[in-house]
Amino acid sequence: MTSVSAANADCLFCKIVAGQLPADVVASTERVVAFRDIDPKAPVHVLVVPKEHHGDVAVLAAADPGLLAEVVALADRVAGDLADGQFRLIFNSGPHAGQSVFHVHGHVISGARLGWTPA
Ligand code: D5M
Repeated sequence: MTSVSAANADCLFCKIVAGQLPADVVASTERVVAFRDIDPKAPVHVLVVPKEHHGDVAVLAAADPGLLAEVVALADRVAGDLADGQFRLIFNSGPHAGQSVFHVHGHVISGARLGWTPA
């Protein structure tokens, strides 16, 4: 697990949440925002991000399980709005798992019949 803080001045996704960097926002709630991934791996590839900074999904689950549930609910809504409602939700956790932005985000992958080749 990585660290927790309310906001992180060096965090790319905190800057998107604050409106300091542009993003293609597709949905939002009071505490969660969803925007298209800049390097999509599927017809629908959206990142669902709590506005509060938490380093990874385990940190978020420990700190605020209700907020994690809100992330999952917005992922479901995005998949229903942009595709057929079926989706894969991926949380890369740690560099060896492919995490490159250390502000928790769920990858909503949808819009196609998906293969299964995670490694
Ligand atoms: O996922 C981090 C993801 O964030 C990766 O798929 C690219 C995406 N990304 C990086 N910068 C941006 C901006 N500016 N907008 C939208 N998407 C972005 P990880 O699981 O940490 O590797």
